[in-house]
Amino acid sequence: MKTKSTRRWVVGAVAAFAALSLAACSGGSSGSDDTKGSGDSGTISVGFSQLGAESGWRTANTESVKAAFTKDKGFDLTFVDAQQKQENQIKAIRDFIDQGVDAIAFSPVVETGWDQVLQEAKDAEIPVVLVDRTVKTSVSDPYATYIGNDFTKEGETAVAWIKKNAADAKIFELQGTLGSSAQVDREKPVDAELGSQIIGKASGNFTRAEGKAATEAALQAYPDMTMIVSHNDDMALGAIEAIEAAGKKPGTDIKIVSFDGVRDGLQALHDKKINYIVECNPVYGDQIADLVKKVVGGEDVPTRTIVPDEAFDQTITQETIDARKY
Ligand code: GZL
Repeated sequence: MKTKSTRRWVVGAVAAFAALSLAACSGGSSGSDDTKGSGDSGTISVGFSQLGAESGWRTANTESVKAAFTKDKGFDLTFVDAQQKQENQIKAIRDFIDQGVDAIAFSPVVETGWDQVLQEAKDAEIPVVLVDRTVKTSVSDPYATYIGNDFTKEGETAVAWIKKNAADAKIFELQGTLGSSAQVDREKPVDAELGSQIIGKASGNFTRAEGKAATEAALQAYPDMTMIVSHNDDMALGAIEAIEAAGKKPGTDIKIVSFDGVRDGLQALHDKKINYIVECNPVYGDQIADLVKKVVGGEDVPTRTIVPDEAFDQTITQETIDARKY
């Protein structure tokens, strides 16, 4: 099996040969770059499997990725949206392997079920950069590096605010996609610290529509709830619709604590319909691109890069909201 240094040497030799050939042709048409890989131009080909377009957070993350992996920045990006289906992500990753890309990046929709395809990428000697969500796998050294947010810390930040500002809350928990690291890790501190106050849970799959539907059912099942902890702003906005349709005041009759900090969520916070939002900053495409360049170039990279987050309460100003990138 080729070692990584052999692969790089081969790629380098091919690139040199291609450059010499092109120079010899002098003036011939460049043709389409149908070789996927570090071609003579030094372009880095990257396959990116994005898990979906389910939320404002995901849209901002995708925009940040596409703005970072452009041709003039040295990349040949193949970007595939999996519509929140793991099988679509696995197929995309296999296609990237068949293309012979230089690197694969993906945001795993759920934590498990990746062993086989991660092993296939490893066998193909294509480095994987894990983005946003994490995986649980038996594959050794399954990826080159991870970049994303600290979901457990986000959960702890939410718990601290609840303990201080709504210590006797009867909590309904609106969960994100079940089995995703964002749902699992945000939920851990809430269960650990406020478990006795949780009267019910249901998943809204990180989408506004499913968050609304789950809240409509919860309002029937748990009429005494006084708080909703929503794993993202999109579901919280759906919950607001359901609460208002039930003739109650979101932010007052039923307090809402949410995650992400997208503009629509922060606007609802400013309008006193949400009480507290823990940010989960999605804008780090440039950092992902920098990590990919270093990994493909054989440079050392940190095992894990955590994107810093802050939190917002109802003192947020309209100027702050208007000035934000997403
Ligand atoms: C968090 C990200 C989550 C967001 C949701 O990093 O994985 O997925 O909180 C998104 O808005 O759907």
